[in-house]
Amino acid sequence: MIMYKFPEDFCWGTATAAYQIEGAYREGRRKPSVWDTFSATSGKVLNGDTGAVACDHYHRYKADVQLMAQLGIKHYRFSIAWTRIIPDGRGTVNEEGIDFYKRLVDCLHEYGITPHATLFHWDSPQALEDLYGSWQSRQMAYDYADYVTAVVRGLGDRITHWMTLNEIPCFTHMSYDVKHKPPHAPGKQVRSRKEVWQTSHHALLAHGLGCQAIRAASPVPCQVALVDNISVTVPINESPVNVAAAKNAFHSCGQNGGIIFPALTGAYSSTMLDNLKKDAPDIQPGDLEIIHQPLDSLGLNIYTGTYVRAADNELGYEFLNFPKGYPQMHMPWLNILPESIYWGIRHISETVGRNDLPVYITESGCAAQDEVNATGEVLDTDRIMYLRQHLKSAHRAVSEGYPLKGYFLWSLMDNFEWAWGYSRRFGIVYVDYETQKRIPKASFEWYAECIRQNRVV
Ligand code: PNW
Repeated sequence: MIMYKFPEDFCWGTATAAYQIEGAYREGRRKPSVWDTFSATSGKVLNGDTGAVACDHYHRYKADVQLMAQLGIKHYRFSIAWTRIIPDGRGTVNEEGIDFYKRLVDCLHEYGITPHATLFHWDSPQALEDLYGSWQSRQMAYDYADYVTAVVRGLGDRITHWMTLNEIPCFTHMSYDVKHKPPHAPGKQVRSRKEVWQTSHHALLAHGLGCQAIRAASPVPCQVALVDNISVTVPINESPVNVAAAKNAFHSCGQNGGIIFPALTGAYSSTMLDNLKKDAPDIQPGDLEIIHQPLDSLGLNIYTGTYVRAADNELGYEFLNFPKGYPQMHMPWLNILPESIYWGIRHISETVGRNDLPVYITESGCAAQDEVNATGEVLDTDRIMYLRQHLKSAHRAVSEGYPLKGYFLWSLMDNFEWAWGYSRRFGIVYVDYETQKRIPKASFEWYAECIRQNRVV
């Protein structure tokens, strides 16, 4: 394969999430999620920003879909807000909520864009946080499954690509263990590490029950996936010992052994359990069978990674710290390590996946310090360089036969970046939050050209 050509059926897309773009937080009978409450609490989100208006996508979705068409994507990943569909978290289904997503999805279809819907992207109903501490309770998994059934009953004739949960660690570990900086909503400190792991175990259970609910409610054959932000181990160089070290380190990096391992293999990694000891979550009989559902594909969100090398210690590997001054994009965690795309896909395939389980990069992108220049353009060359390196890394995975089927760039447009508010811009479309004007950045034109030519340009 010369000049980084992708297979003809490669899926090019972009991704967004409901709370980050929709706004209209009190419209259509929507009720608050934990992010509404959290961001309205002083000191929780930078500059006191909230998602109350965000990109006003709820009202401007048509113009936004037109931008997608202009970009040339055939696939769009977005999320559905639980609090629009079942405002109280459980109980009555709100048809107005279903109707909004019908309008959005019909508009996507009009432009030949396939919708990929994430059923949960961190916006837990505040009512359930108040009732039983949301993910602290097992009940959350069952209420989630009922919510999923309502969505698939309402939209299953229009949407066939479903993703259950986005990035379990980000709404469990980062939300109930505020030692993570900055914390995510609801921003609680539970009493022990065990209780933290209990929240992610409940989320895994929700994933499993959600898969079953989708398949039971869908009127047509559909595709079901989990989206995880695996922690990627990258060998410091590709000598066989370092490659083996990176592969061995994969299960004990970040939360991998306790999230993606049980979801794909039906068991927490034994090293993980050994490390956790008394902090391991309580697992009821049958839980792992529910969690271990057959999946049609796996979504990976990859932004960065960690270098690993072989070491003369008990483990045989060690994680390396980034040296002071290592290049980063506009986020303290966003160390530029493009090989992480390739290694993430390869480790999954070699450790927990099967080589026939299709993989999608469901998020890849970066924040940059974008500015509108005197002629009204945003020349984000740094983002283009970041994306180009990461797409080359994706191409390497494809060219070596790993089952990578598509790439969703995060994000279509600048949006509410959680605890960082609007101070961090990840879009390839600039959003002026005063006027809601959209300005496609230079990276938008570059990505459009990649899509047109089906290659990394
Ligand atoms: C993802 N980290 O979150 C989310 O899915 C998006 O909603 C978000 O806007 C995007 O990445 C950019 O941050 C992450 O600390 C949050 O490594 C935190 C981390 C990674 C991804």
